[in-house]
Amino acid sequence: MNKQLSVIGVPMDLGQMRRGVDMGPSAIRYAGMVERLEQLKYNIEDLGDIEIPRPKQNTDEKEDNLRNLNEIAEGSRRLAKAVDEVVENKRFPLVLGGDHSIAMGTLAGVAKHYENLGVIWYDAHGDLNTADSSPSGNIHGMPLAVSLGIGHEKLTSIHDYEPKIKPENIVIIGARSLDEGERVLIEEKGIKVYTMHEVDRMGMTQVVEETVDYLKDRTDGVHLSLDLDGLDPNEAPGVGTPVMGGLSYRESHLAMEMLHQSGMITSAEFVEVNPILDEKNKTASVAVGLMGSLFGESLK
Ligand code: EXY
Ligand code: MN
Ligand code: MN
Ligand code: MN
Repeated sequence: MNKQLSVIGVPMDLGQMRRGVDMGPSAIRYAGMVERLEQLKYNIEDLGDIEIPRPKQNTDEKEDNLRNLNEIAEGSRRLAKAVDEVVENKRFPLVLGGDHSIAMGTLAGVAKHYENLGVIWYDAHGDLNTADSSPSGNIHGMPLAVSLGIGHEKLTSIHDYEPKIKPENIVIIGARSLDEGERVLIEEKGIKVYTMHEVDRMGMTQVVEETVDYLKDRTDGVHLSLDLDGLDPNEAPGVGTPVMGGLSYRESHLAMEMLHQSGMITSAEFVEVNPILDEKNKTASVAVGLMGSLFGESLK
């Protein structure tokens, strides 16, 4: 694994309705991220936070079922630029959210550097909605579709190229809340999904083994996009869209260790930590614990 890490915070809360997720990057840093990774002998450069535009009142975007479209597009462009530079400098981008809409910017910055970027989407949700299929108009439910080139042109064109990724290079793990339009897209595009049903039946060991096997020959880099709501809300309560019946901390810890052993992860983001909804920074601590495993903690 690349031992040179660059951390980028993204205080974005415009992709959904619950304020507070913009404080996610601070909460994760406060939970001891840098110290934890320094112990593992990583060289860490914290680039601070991307500036996110404040929304104007009474924009007409809501009519398009895309809340805060322009501000999110602008924030994503800034993030893409910063991430692009990190990869250009041969460092590993570690991005802290913020709501999951930031993945559009992260992927835009990373995918430019790969022919076939793989994506592991660890999430209760598919984040495959478009303005037409979205029940909420919240853009944090759309970033995976946007990265496939499906959605509003202001979003799909971020960083001036599209699509960022290919459907056959995606693996979703932990899904248990998929909207009808997302199911159709998954079927149509042949996206690989391990729902909670499959995790329960197969166990996390087999899920990750299959994921690694599936991605290793077809990709030249793999981005991990970890939404804390993939975990069960009992263990990760500080998220805006909790869904019962999620992945346990232990399953997630194991998944991170196995991904570390695979050596295939080339960039990562941890999103949706909302300290206002949290219990004593528990969810941020879970995020930092998972980072420890992803970056090799138990293998010292
Ligand atoms: N599928 C629902 C929607 O599009 O509104 C909920 C999306 C939640 C997205 C979270 C962050 O992963
Ligand atoms: Mn998500
Ligand atoms: Mn989610
Ligand atoms: Mn372990």
